[in-house]
Amino acid sequence: MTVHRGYRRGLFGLITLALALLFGTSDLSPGLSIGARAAQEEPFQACFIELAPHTDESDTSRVLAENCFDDPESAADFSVNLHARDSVYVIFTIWEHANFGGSSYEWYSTSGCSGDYGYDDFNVIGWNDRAGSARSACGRTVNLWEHTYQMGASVLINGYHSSLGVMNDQSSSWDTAN
Ligand SMILES: [Ca+2]
Repeated sequence: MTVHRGYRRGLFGLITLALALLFGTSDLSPGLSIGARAAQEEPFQACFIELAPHTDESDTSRVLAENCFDDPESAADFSVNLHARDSVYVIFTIWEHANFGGSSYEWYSTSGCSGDYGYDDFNVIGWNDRAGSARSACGRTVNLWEHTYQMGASVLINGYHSSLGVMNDQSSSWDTAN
């Protein structure tokens, strides 16, 4: 009897599998959907953006130069050359993951460390609710904001922050705080 039930379950399973394969209705493996989500992760990209200090009411600084790379080696080469230049002052950088991993987005100035800088809307650059670590430089403290246009909650970034706590995968804009 037990063997018979087992056989019937096995047959039923095979029919379910065949139907699922035929019609693409699969509730066979929760692992499949997890794999699909992982495959949707944004591809690697590292960007280096030169900003002008802003003078108007917008907290988005004018972009003077933009260099983006989709492979880590080219990004690293560019980064070394860029940061070796005396005129380059990094203001603020965000990374996709904790501990400065994954894609990154860096804003720098070539007019010294002073002036006000910021960026109003991470949606524009594909970084909304995405950053997992951040660094301010040039002696600046940066507000990292929950919402676009410097709204909602914020955390102060002063130097290297290998994780963002409550602001992990939440930040949507930034501006200099000092
Ligand atoms: Ca947000």
